[in-house]
Amino acid sequence: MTQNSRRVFLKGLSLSTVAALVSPSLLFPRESEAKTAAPAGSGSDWKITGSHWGAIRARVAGGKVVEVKAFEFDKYPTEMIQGIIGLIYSPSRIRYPMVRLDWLKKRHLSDTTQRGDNRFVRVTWDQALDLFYSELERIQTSYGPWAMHTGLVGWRQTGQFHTCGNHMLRAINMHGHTISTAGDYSTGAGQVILPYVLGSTEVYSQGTSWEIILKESKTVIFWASDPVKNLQVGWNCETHESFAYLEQLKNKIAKKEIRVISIDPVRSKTQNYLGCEKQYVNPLTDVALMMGLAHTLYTEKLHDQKFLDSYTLGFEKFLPYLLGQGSDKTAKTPEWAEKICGVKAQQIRELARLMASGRTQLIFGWAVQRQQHGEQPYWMGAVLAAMLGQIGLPGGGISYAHHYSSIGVPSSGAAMPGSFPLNLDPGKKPKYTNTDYKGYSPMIPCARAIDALLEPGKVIDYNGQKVKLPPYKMAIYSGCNQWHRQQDRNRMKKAFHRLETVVAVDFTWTATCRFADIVLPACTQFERNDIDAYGSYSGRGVIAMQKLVDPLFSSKTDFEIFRGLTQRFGRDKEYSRNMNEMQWLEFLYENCRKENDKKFPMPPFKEFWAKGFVLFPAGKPWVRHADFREDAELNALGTPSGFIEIFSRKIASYNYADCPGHPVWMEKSERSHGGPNSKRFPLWMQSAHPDKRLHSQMCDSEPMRATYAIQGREPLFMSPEDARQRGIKHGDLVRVFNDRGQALVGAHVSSDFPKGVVRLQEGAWYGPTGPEIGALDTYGDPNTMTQDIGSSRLAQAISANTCVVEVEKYKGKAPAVTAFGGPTEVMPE
Ligand SMILES: Nc1nc2c(c(=O)[nH]1)N[C@H]1C(S)=C(S)[C@@H](COP(=O)(O)OP(=O)(O)OC[C@H]3O[C@@H](n4cnc5c(=O)[nH]c(N)nc54)[C@H](O)[C@@H]3O)O[C@H]1N2
Ligand SMILES: Nc1nc2c(c(=O)[nH]1)N[C@H]1C(S)=C(S)[C@@H](COP(=O)(O)OP(=O)(O)OC[C@H]3O[C@@H](n4cnc5c(=O)[nH]c(N)nc54)[C@H](O)[C@@H]3O)O[C@H]1N2
Ligand SMILES: [Mo]
Repeated sequence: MTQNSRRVFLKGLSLSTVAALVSPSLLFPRESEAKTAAPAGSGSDWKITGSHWGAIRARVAGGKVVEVKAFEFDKYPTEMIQGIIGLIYSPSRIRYPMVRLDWLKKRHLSDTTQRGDNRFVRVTWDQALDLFYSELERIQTSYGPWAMHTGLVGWRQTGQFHTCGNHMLRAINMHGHTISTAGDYSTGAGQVILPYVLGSTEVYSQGTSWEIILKESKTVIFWASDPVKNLQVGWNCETHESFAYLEQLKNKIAKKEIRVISIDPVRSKTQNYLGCEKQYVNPLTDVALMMGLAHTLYTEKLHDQKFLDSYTLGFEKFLPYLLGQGSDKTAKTPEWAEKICGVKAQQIRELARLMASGRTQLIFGWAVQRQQHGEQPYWMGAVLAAMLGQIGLPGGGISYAHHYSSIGVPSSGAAMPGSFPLNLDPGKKPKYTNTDYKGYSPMIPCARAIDALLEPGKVIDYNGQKVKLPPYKMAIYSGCNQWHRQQDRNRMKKAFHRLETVVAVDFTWTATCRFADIVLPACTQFERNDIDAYGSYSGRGVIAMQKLVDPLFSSKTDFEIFRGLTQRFGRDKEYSRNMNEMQWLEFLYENCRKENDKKFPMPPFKEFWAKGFVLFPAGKPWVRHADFREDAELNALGTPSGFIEIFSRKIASYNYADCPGHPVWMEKSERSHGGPNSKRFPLWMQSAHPDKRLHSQMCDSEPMRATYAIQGREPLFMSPEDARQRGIKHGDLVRVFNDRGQALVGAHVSSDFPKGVVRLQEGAWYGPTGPEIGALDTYGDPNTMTQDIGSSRLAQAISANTCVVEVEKYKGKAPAVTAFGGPTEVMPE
């Protein structure tokens, strides 16, 4: 997968796969209703815009955003929209371009151990862009493309034109070649393993429609999946349509018309909302549980041999392992599984019988593959589903993404607007055409970006290839927060000592900016005009993102920033195609309108802009893999054989001990509940996705943070029993630590958490007491403690959830939180 695969995929989906599926649905207000619904406010001071958190109407008074309401089509808005005003007016906003003190003095020869010491000097835009440009020149002329790294673009704010990663990439691509990345942080293991097994990434594929699941499934299993929490946000402007279906599911559970089981160590928000059943499992041991289930299905003859014969390959190669006839001579019986996963053998048997007794829809979340050997639960999940024989049937089979961006809401089939191009225009070449990478790989699996600095030139395995890690000298980050998403802060500090120059473009003083040398203030999405898809997968419409206020302080749009950069080497007109913001919006919109033609009529741009949105009829319900089931020859999967591969000859040929030719249970490098290192660090720390943030975004929104912080720190969720044992009360300050790092956090004691499990939500801002290695984190970033190892040699994905810690009541004088409010502005010496 490439840097922009997620976006490219979404565009592809809207254009082709679902083009023929159009029919009105009875469940939602349709365009006619939405049209007649009164706007949340009227008059020119109310504007409409879209965001990851949904579409909103915002009231502007006296040049300030003063009120935010959900767009009237959004029947299930997230409370996070109430954090938007705090995000715009956060005290952490970057006001001016700034340069790290020592870097300004000594440039690329600066003392890099000072990175993160918070001393920055204010400079003008011209100075900042001149410095940025001279570094691009220096790197290309004194090293070459192997020394320039553009960090993987992450959850940039929405909007197809201003999508900031494309601006950074197009400008840098015009200058010269660089080191890019492969994979992503979300589904790094899943998106690599599943093409071998099911022929596509699955994680970014449209799934069986909720309507069909509601109608046909007897049992729904949410496996490490928390849709009620995670569907609050979407990749494009979120519609929250899935919540209507979750509400129906809740009603069916109450009436005992469906059984829903959540397999999760934690009682999730979804469980609490649905009132569904809970199946506890020891953290990181799902594969052992699945083996126990598979063993039961096979030995009790509950498996579908006909399906295995007709649609899969290699079951006979997996069977000896399952039955204990393989080299480990261990049958994967429920009794064997119980010792590892903590689920009673009898319960495993009953669960297997239940799954086989009727239509069962397995729904996996992603956290379970953000762990060491994260490929295995997904592969073994597919094997379980294949044994049940319901793949491709309505309400049966397997899904890997019903918690993401309203997957399961049918796609309208309409084309969505394209984006600002990240590549050069046809026939154009960069200023520096040098492609001599000196034997280094031009691509790093994204999660191995720190290894590349600490182990220069190391050759690693990655998905059947050898990758020689390039020791890049300069890194550029835009639309991502590297110092939130990447694991192991102290290791990162050491690695960053080796970087000559770091540029960060953001609108807020994240830790990534603090550990950078040149910091450029972008504006937020609320300070620019744009258009976006309404519904990432459902394609329910196109939304206008009307600028609410002008860019704050001296911030600029990413478009203006990178146009300014390209101007320095005479390519700005080519960069912008000589068009301004509104011309681009009209261009992107009109292209989309042309593509949709009469099938999905759209008004001309000006009319659309004044109204603020266009809605399309909902798509037709759909069953994933139904075509394959209908005709496995004609609709062969994208696997090497065209069938579901229970054994993969290709993977086996790589000879990876940590990812052999069929799914296996493997012990983890560390694990709670009796696993390795659990004596010293008995608590499993999961870094689940935050309920009231989008990763690190909005952590700096003060009114929002006030709703969950404890004594100004990130909450650490823990069980009443673990708290009691350690003399900790709800609301206490506690220190969470392991050999990799330590953070000061607030104890949130909750019976949703079992003994041995704590949660520190990812995206909590990193605020160390100083730049030195080992410094205490004053706010509660989980990646202060997580380990930076690849999932396996196959995917090399992050393993953040393989992490154990200890917690103690904090007795000393608590240092102030340093994470927010930006750095210290100093005068140049
Ligand atoms: N421990 C642990 N770590 C994890 C995870 C986990 O589960 N546990 N999850 C991983 C996952 S799944 C993900 S997706 C990553 C998320 O990692 P990121 O995508 O890096 O996370 P965000 O916090 O969304 O960072 C986006 C940054 O872009 C900035 N930004 C937004 N819009 C714009 C714009 O228009 N212009 C510019 N210039 N900047 C902009 C924001 O201010 C923010 O700082 O984290 C990963 N890290
Ligand atoms: N509110 C909100 N929603 C989001 C995001 C956000 O930041 N905030 N981020 C979005 C993004 S980028 C992504 S990648 C997705 C993330 O989607 P996921 O990765 O699926 O989400 P998580 O919340 O990390 O974890 C989901 C559930 O997995 C459980 N779990 C963790 N480890 C295990 C395990 O070993 N076994 C079992 N059985 N269960 C386990 C957790 O307890 C949790 O209930 O969410 C998206 N949605
Ligand atoms: Mo993600």
